[in-house]
Formats: sequence, structure tokens, C-alpha cells
Amino acid sequence: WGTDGHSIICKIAQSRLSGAAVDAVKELLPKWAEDDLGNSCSWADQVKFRYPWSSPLHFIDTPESCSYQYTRDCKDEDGAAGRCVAGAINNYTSQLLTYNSASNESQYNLTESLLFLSHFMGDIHQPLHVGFASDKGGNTIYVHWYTRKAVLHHVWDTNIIETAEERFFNTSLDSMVDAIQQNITSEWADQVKRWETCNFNKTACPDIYASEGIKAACDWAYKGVHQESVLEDDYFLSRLPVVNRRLAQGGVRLAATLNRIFG
Ligand code: DCM
Ligand code: DCM
Ligand code: DCM
Ligand code: ZN
Ligand code: ZN
Repeated sequence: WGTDGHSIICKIAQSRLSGAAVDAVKELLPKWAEDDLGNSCSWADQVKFRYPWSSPLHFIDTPESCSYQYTRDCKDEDGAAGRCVAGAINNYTSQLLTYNSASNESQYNLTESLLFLSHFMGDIHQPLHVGFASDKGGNTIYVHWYTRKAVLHHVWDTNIIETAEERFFNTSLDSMVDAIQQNITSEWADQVKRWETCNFNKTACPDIYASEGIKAACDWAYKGVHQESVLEDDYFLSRLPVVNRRLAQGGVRLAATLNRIFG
């Protein structure tokens, strides 16, 4: 996602944190974040150059089978195991679990662990961040977003959200967040418990989110799109509900994960 997608997810998450998680997040966030996850979730994109090892941690590349398997797919271009967004979520979750046990003498920089986890929980919910290796998650599919040139990946990171903000929310990000929050308490209310649940007593469940992601990529992002496709109202209006739901799931699950981590 672009900055707006990450901001929406982290604003939703901030509003759902338990008391213990609010306190831990306050202690861990850097000063510039002003005690609010909503301000901090694009940090991981800003450090890609400073931390080049972190670039492959933003996505998963799958073969063209519309399915995901951790052992097969969660590796970087050199084949290093676990170096994908699902592995990163597991890794930073286990780092943050030392927050309570290690009386803050953790060997990790838990501020960075929180900033990475909050960003990657968002990215794993962007369908094309669990996309095909062959087209780099839609980065080599050249399309037109209405009259402008774009790549399909960027349409899903940014254009659908920005067009919705302009057309339906008077360019207000907060109004779009409010609309998604409304859906979480009405239309999606029965599903939210299931979104939050991690089976087998696990703290984080990135493999579930990645499996949903590649299915959404096949069913909605890639579907009907080819090189030089013109994407306009038909595509925008049918895909926006998918984007809204993935943003909601990302926010709900980030909060649920942080609530499990910080007790
Ligand atoms: N940063 C940010 N928003 C701010 C201030 C800083 O996203 N208001 C980012 C820029 C740096 C990173 O945080 O890439 C680390 O900041 P610092 O220089 O404070 O360690
Ligand atoms: N990592 C790190 N510093 C490095 C290299 C990696 O903090 N110099 C983190 C980012 C990855 C995690 O370690 O999420 C996985 O590393 P490994 O490949 O050792 O499992
Ligand atoms: N990306 C992806 N899958 C890939 C390569 C990149 O999802 N195989 C994502 C990471 C960035 C965006 O696409 O969000 C652009 O990547 P880059 O800056 O590496 O071109
Ligand atoms: Zn992206
Ligand atoms: Zn990212």
C-alpha cells in the first residue's frame, strides 16, 4: 500500500488496542509518532534504502497457481528461507514477545520491531503483495487508470484508494476511515471474530492472510486485466469493496496481534 493505505490500517488498529497494548505502543513508538500508530506505519517504506535487507520483506512471490505455501514461497530472490512478508511478521512478532519477559533489556530494537510489524501486517493484506513472481506482483503489467498510465501494482497500492477518497469522501482520509469503521461494526460484524482468531494458540497468523491474498489477487486484481488494459469505473467500482475489506482486515488483525503480544 501507499501512505494512505498504511495510515488507514493503522488508524483502525490504534482504535482497537487494549489498555496494555496502548501503553506498550506509547512506550515503544518514536517521539515523532505522537503516541499514535496511525502516524508511523509508512516508516518501513522510508528505510528501504538505509536497510536494503528489508526490501524483500514487503511481499511474497508465488508461482502462477493462485495458492500460497510458506515453505515453497516465503523466500527472497536468492532463496533465503523466511525472507518474505509472512516470515517478517513471524519474526517481528516473536521479537515483540520479549517486551514483557525481558524487562525491557531485550536484545532487539523493539521500536523498529513495532514499526516493521505494523507496516508488514498492512502489506500482507494488499492482494498484489502476494502476487505472481512472473510479473513481480503486477509491477510489470502496464495499464491505464482512467486516462493516466500506471502499473497494476500501483493501482492497488494507491489509485483505488485515492480515487475513492476524491469521489466519495471529499478527499478526506479520516472520512474514509470512518466509513470502514462503520462497516466493521455493521456489515462485517459477524466476521470480525473470525478475522481476529489465530488457531493453535498462535500469536500471529500470516499464512492465513497470504492465502487469502493470492486468491483475491487472482479473483479480483489480475482478473480481466492484460497489458494496456484501460481500467475505469467498471474495475474501480467492483474492486473498491475488496480494497475496503482488506484494509479493514489489516487493521483488525494488527490490533488483535498487538493485543495478544502485549497481553
Ligand atoms: N520519520 C517519519 N515521520 C517523522 C519523522 C521521521 O516518518 N515525522 C521517519 C524518517 C526516518 C525515520 O523516521 O526515515 C527515522 O527517524 P529518526 O531520524 O528520528 O530516527
Ligand atoms: N534482520 C535484521 N538485520 C539484518 C538482517 C535481517 O534485523 N541485518 C531481520 C529482518 C528479517 C529477519 O531479521 O525480518 C530475518 O532474518 P533471517 O534471514 O536471519 O531470519
Ligand atoms: N513488490 C511486490 N512484489 C515484487 C516486487 C515488488 O509486491 N515481486 C512491491 C514492493 C513495492 C512495489 O511492489 O511496494 C514496488 O516495488 P519496487 O520499488 O521494488 O519496484
Ligand atoms: Zn506495493
Ligand atoms: Zn511495504
